[in-house]
Amino acid sequence: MTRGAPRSRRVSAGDRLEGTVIAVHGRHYLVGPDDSAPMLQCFPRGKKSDVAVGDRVHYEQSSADQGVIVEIGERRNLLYRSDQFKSKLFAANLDQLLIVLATEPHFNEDLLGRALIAAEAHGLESLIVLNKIDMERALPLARERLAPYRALGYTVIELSAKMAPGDVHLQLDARLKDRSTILLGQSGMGKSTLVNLLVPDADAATREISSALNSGRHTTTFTRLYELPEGGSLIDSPGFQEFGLHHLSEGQLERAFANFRPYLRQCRFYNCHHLHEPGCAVLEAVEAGKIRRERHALYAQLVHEASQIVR
Ligand SMILES: Nc1nc2c(ncn2[C@@H]2O[C@H](COP(=O)(O)OP(=O)(O)O)[C@@H](O)[C@H]2O)c(=O)[nH]1
Ligand SMILES: [Mg+2]
Ligand SMILES: [Zn+2]
Repeated sequence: MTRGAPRSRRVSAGDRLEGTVIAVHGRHYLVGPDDSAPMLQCFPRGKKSDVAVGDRVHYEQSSADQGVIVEIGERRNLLYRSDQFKSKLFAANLDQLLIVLATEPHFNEDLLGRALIAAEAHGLESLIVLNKIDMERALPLARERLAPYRALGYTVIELSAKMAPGDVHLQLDARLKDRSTILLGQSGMGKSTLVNLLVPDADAATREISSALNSGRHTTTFTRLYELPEGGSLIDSPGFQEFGLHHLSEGQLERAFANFRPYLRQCRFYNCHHLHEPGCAVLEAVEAGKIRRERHALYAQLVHEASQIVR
């Protein structure tokens, strides 16, 4: 649903209003009020800007076209990535992660692995979409690369957003309804094509958001939330190259690798790191072919990153 053109509304300065953060661009936040009043550009109080799209906020109107966020409501979860020095917020209050991959260009499996671990660690469900299945020559390899993820229990939905748009609705509408879903994917995978199918007025909404944020041309450089016609919301984020998870502790990491769980209690040492320890049940499962080597390598890499964080 696009929010209507600005309508007049009587708000006295200092009134406390409630809404949801619809878009973020730098320190500019666009807040959609709970009633059907127009969106308002807001700034966080103070210097720190740790507000995310999807956050419930209390805010006050400070002038005709600006507001101040005075409080962030309690979050169910917050998805973010981090490197050694800083973190970058994706969104808050999510139900699921929809990872968009394509047969072509070749998708980056490291990013896929990291996105799935981030979702597990933050308590979100994951759905994997393989788009562009009309590119028949590239399809068998893409399927082969995704087979291990299906074997881990992840749902892989095959689509052709361009050639079979009707299937997109058949396969996704019910899974998105009344839930908050964030789309993640490298550029070129078909995210915008999917958003435009799922959110019929996405272009208009995007224009409205970018003009309200005064970000004009930068239409895809900010994270934004769309309301779905049947209920629920879809959050689109700019493409990214790195998905650092330096903030996850070793304990969070070992539990986020779902297929490690049956082995975690069976290691010889209770504080086993599952890296080189003798009698490690996880390493034995790798040797026995029950856990893929690539999966364990990702675990080892993430543990290494977690140890690098500058706190
Ligand atoms: N062959 C094919 N091309 C697609 C499909 N979906 C999207 N594309 C094309 O892939 C390119 C990238 O799509 P876009 O939605 O902009 O990807 P984004 O960068 O992830 O937002 C565009 O040229 C689309 O027309 C599909 O299902 N099949
Ligand atoms: Mg795009
Ligand atoms: Zn172990």
